Amino acid sequence: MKLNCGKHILDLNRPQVMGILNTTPDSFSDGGSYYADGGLNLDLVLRRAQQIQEEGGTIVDIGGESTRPGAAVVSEQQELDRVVPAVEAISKRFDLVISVDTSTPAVMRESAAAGAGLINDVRALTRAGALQAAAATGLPVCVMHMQGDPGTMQANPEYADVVGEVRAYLDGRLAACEAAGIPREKVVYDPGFGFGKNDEHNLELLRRLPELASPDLPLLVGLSRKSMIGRLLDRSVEERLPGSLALAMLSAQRGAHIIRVHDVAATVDVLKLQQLVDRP
Ligand code: 7PJ
Repeated sequence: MKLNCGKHILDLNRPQVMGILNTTPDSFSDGGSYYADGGLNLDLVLRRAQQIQEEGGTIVDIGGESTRPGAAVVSEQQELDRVVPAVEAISKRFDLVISVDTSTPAVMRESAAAGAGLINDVRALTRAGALQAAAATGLPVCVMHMQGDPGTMQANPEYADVVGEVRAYLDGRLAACEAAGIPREKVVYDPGFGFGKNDEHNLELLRRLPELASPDLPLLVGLSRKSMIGRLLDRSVEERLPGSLALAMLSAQRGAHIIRVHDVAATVDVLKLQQLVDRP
């Protein structure tokens, strides 16, 4: 399977590693160093992109809105200021697919114009104008499942059948994409680990990940350093690398095509060994 990301074509016959670059001042695991005192530190942004590329990542995911519970609401202009200059700077200098983690139509449009190759929306293009904006870019889109909204989603998530409900939601978003002119071959599915899910829900989704996969639809998973690992292993954010690597490998074994992580080098090593064993 291939994913056409504008300038780049991603070969999804092997799992690809997406490195996280959060340009929020309040990101939970990398401290908000890229955006502080009201400005984006482009030197640090470029160093992070270089690191992702050198470590074997093929995608950088740039996000300017924190979706953790209780995070400050970001205005459209703030999000543009945190994301677009980073997209522009990285796109000029690095051979990475640039993914923008955004739900905001203007950020989709301006990022695409600045060289982005993928739109990653944790709200699955449900904001007013998002489907139309994403369609106009011609870029592939990752649609993620979330129950509720970031402020309250972890209060009491409930499902009768978590895998069935996530699958039905994503199928519905695929239909909405197609109706808006985004063809099926440009849609990526993501179960949205930790977005309105308790630990049992997350574990069930991972266990049954193959049920979310269609032969022609790529699957993206994000489990890196997430709080489920903290709870299940009693580990602080800084202590979650082994757990993150285990979940990256379990995801790849269950058919994930894109793995979104903080720790690129370590994940690339793990996936190389997984591929050597499972896909000789
Ligand atoms: C995800 C994401 C995820 C996709 C975040 C965090 C929270 N985008 N953005 N999937 N998570 N597609 O990294 O802990 O799981 S932000």
